[in-house]
Amino acid sequence: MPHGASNPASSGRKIVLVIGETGSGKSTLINYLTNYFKGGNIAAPRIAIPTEYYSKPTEAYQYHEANVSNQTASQTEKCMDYDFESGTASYRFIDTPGMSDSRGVERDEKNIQQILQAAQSAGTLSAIVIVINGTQCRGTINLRNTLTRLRGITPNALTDNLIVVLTSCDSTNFKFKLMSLHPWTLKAENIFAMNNAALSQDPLLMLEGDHRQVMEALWKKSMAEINRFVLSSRENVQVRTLVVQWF
Ligand SMILES: Nc1nc2c(ncn2[C@@H]2O[C@H](COP(=O)(O)OP(=O)(O)OP(=O)(O)O)[C@@H](O)[C@H]2O)c(=O)[nH]1
Ligand SMILES: [Mg+2]
Repeated sequence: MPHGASNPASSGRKIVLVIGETGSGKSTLINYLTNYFKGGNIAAPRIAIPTEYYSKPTEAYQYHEANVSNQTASQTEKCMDYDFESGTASYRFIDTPGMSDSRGVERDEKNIQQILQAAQSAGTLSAIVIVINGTQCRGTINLRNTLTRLRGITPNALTDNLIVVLTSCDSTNFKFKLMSLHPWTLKAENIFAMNNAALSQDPLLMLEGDHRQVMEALWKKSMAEINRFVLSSRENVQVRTLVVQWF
């Protein structure tokens, strides 16, 4: 669904803004969430956003990806909403274009404006999730710049509930220094680590016995971490409005 297509504020739906560097794994996380909510598995994964090896989505969500066969370039081009239901609870995850866009600084500025607008037109947010490749050490200037600008429209209740999803790692081996996110406060229970590698590999590789076992174990760990992440979500809080400057 294009961002802001319905009014979730009145429906009690928890809204989560997903941000991060290009290639950090935001859209992949949305695909993993799709599998979590819709009961997909590694042999028959549910795909909301097409990927290099899963170019045909199984779901009816809209998406705005560039050429998925070229993973050297930035992918997501627009903020898009992904809605899920679970029992009586409902969630909206907003996928966003990544920072440090491969198309350059001007595109980056446009992306940041889009993210700020998405946060404001959501009206209320349950959480801001920063997706970070856990194998990198520190946040880039672009990530810090976006966080500083998001802070201007973010109530304290939300800055206190910043969530970090570290990808390509597990809780024992990530390299990212959480201090790089200063001055945002980060609580230990708000750090999630997962290796969402299954959708980045040729499904034919999954047929190999040992490899398949490793990938299945990673998939299971990701789903357990996503379960903890979904259950930890809080009530929405109001986002401040700010005059967005267009450049
Ligand atoms: N091994 C591994 N690969 C991952 C993981 N998460 C994402 N990838 C791969 O990294 C590449 C980029 O992932 P995306 O989900 O498209 O990244 P993104 O943050 O949405 O990127 P933009 O849309 O450009 O901002 C893809 O080839 C993914 O399959 C992970 O946890 N482990
Ligand atoms: Mg993306």
